[in-house]
Amino acid sequence: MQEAPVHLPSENLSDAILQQLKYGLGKDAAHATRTDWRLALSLAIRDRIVDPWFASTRTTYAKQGKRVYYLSMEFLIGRLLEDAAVNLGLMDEVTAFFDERGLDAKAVIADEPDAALGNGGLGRLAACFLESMSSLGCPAHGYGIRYEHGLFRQSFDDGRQVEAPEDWLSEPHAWEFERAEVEYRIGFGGHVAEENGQTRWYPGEAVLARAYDTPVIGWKGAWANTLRLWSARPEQIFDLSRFNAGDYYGAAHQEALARTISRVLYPDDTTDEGKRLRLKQEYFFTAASLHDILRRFDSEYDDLSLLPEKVAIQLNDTHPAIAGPELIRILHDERGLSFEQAVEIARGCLAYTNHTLLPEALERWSVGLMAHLLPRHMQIIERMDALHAEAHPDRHVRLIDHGDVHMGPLAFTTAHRVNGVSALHSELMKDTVFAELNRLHPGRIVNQTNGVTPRRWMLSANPRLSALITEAIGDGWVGDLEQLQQLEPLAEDAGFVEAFAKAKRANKADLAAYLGKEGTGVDPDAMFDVQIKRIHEYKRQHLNILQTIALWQEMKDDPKGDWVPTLKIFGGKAAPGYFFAKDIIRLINKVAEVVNRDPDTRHLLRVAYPANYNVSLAERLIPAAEVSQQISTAGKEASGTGNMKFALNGALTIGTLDGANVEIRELVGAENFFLFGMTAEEVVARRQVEGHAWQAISADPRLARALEAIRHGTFGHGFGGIVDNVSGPDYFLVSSDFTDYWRASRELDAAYRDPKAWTRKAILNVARSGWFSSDRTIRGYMADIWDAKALSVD
Ligand code: 26V
Repeated sequence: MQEAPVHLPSENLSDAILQQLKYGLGKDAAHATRTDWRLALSLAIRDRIVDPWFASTRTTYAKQGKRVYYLSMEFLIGRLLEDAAVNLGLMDEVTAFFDERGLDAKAVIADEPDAALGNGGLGRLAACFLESMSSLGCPAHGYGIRYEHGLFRQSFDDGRQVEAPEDWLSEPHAWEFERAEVEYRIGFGGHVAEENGQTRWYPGEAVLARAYDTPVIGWKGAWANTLRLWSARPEQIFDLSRFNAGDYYGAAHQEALARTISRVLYPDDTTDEGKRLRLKQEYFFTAASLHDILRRFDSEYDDLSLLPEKVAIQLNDTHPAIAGPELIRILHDERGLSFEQAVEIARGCLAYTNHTLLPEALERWSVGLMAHLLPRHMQIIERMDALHAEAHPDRHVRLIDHGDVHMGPLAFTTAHRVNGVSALHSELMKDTVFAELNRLHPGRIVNQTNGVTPRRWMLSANPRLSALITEAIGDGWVGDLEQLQQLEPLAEDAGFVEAFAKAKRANKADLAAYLGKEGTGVDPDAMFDVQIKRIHEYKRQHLNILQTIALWQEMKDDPKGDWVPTLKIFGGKAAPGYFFAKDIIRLINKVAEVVNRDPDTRHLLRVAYPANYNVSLAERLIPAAEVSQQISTAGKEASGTGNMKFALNGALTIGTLDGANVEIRELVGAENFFLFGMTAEEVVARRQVEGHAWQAISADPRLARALEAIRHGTFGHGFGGIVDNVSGPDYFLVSSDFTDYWRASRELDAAYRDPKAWTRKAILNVARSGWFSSDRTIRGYMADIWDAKALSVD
């Protein structure tokens, strides 16, 4: 047999890793650190992505398919190595390679920094969508910002949240390719001039946006898309004359200012400077992305009217909503189309996803700031506003109101489709924030219920359950999650029920060991009850901790009672300036201190709050969870995606009729879901009841006693704000929902006492959660919003 010619990368993964270690990193195996191994492995796997990546690009050009551009200020991608290895089917080889060398493959994989380029649900959804678009062969690019520092690292000091900067780029980043040649000039400020009937914007300052590409490989490696992130650089590296004059600070000033734009994820926007910087970030990445989209379009077509046929641009919330005015500006001012044509073409390309109805999260920019930073865009917005008012004189929808530009209405009017992220949320959009616009543009609002990628959230996060499922129904479910339905009959199969329970128990033991290392000793046989998400009043972690206090008090009254030993797990970060949320964190930590050392109850109840919740921690917690806490005030959680991950991994939900909980309950069956609380309508009515919180507290001695304990300092001091809030205004109706929450919690305990029946319910949750795959969601966007077709490499 002829010997294979020497070439890189090697066909054999082991050889490829060793080659990368030697030639890529200049390290000898005898002296390689864990990070060296991780980088060598990453580079070897990255090499395998390049060919399908190129092939996907070639196919898209050849077939002239419609391209999808997903513009998002956040991509909460987490670690990428395992995702890539799993999608390429290389995990067994990877494990074998490290086993042979006496190294722990899991530890090597966990060495990768968790890329936290997002705050929470919105950013994680964008990451799941990227993976699904690749798995489906939808030709797409993700566009965002290459933040030097992602979401802050959280630690606790005497129970208080402490924030430290995150530094994911301090080590070499194996997955990206810097594209020095792809660089655009992005202007700010300056003035607008009329020249020969044309309007021109002359920015007063500019920065450069440089592209960094990360390939995103889909399931089975059949297709790969690109995540293109922009990094800000100065036009002029530094001021040499100032430097030579000894003014070193002054010489570096421009550079520092330019780089600030991509320095950190969502800087504090409570100060005017912070606001300005955030708007700069938004325009920076949106404008760079549009330049890039048009450059690609121009390379293939020469008729701008084809744009809506060939280009779909999805705005992930309003953060990139300046795309509307920017695209209109380019088409009208620079490409010479009429204003009306420009608006029509822009609208044909653009679509907008709304992710929250909370008034404080709806973006507004003062006209003064907008006019100062983006003077031409402000004129265009004024013209759009006037046109809209003219077309609908009897209506009162304004893009500019009380001196502010309202980005939601702006995004709405410049988009051909606007979507909510769960059935309930999309209906509430029509009834509340966008009621007027919905009347003017019926049919523009559509729903696309969120989903999660099963590759990350089942196959790689939960290998035990994945193996069991594959053994039972084959591996088709990974690419077609609704095949999980085939598990339904197995809920009655004693052998399967036992194996399922065993897998969950093993996941719990793993988590117990991890939490033990983190400082909280826990019993792996306790019921694992988990609430993980950003800390926010509407998500009501304080309702959960109040119920935990009440439970502890009752356990203490009767330690010999028939209690279900329970481990309450919390995880999540609070925005640095959100003081109420920070008080909730401290209260949870203080309750944990008291409860965990109470000799009367410590065998019955523990509270764990591992710090620095992120994607990687979620991957540990969700597979081990038995109870999923989804307890937001109805009408406030747009969808939730954690709720889907838990159900898919066999946790039973205790939750309100909010966001996608409604659809989860419908699908998994009301008998396999613990419902409590007021509906969105009841919530609105309840707020009108004078003294609603006080009434609720008077009617429920458990709640009164728990609040009393907090007030009396059982958990330390400084919690008056929380107690006063839930007994006074209680906008989020913690007190009014408490009694029903207690009831549902005890029903849940009762169900847990019958392990077989519980496991059957858990299996049915898994079997009926297939619809929550982000593959289904992306198919929905492709059909209803983008009109895009999946392609495949021949
Ligand atoms: C807004 C702001 C405004 C002030 C600066 C910081 C900041 C950060 C984020 C946001 C918007 C948050 C919107 C969001 O994440 N919504 C979540 O989207 C998920 C995906 O659709 C959904 O599952 C969650 O229910 C929803 O809360």
